[in-house]
Amino acid sequence: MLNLVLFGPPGAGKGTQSQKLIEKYQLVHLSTGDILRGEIAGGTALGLEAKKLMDQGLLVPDEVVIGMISNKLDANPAVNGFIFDGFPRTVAQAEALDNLLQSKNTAISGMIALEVENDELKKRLLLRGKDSGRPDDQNPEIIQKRIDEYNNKTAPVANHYKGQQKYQGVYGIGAIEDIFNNITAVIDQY
Ligand code: B4P
Repeated sequence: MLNLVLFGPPGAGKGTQSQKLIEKYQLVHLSTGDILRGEIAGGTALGLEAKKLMDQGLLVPDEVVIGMISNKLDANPAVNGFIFDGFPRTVAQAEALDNLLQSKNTAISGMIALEVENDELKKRLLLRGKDSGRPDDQNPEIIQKRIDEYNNKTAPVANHYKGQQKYQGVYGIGAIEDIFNNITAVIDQY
């Protein structure tokens, strides 16, 4: 199985590159952001709670997202592997993911971290906010809050995978196709 963590700050290109990677490697795409937005669209109790936090640029509690990922893993037993997009976003989520995969006799193959400077992130997210309808993409202060959450809570997740020799950085500015080729060059060495 090929199990990838696609990592990086908000707007780094995780969702964009995931779409291309699932096609090439026939993987199941698990995006906690997409799953949460699905809960919001469905008007579920979980979605209502998540929306309050997401609209402020804050992370949703660990137990909520870990539970969602656990359900999705159970629902997709026999596949080539998974792309985890936007998960894990805290060290507690990373530890939970290791345990969930171990219970299924598998593990993370590698983490690919997209490296993009703050100014570019803000530019991309505000541009997407013009037509995405995502409330968290429309306000520069909320975008800054998401970057702060990333720096405080998510960036340390990289060390978790560095400690397992599973971390690889890829520069995330440039043509989408060029970045994709650099990512696949890493994956093809696994
Ligand atoms: P996500 O949905 O994961 O949002 P994101 O990080 O902003 O998206 P992504 O990084 O995938 O965007 P992409 O680069 O593809 O999370 C949203 C919120 O959900 C979080 O703030 C949090 O509240 C909550 N949440 C989600 N997961 C959670 C978890 N595990 N724990 C707790 N809370 C959680 O796209 C950005 C833009 O850049 C696009 O418009 C794209 O077209 C553009 N772009 C991409 N590549 C480009 C390139 N090379 N050049 C130019 N533009 C590019």
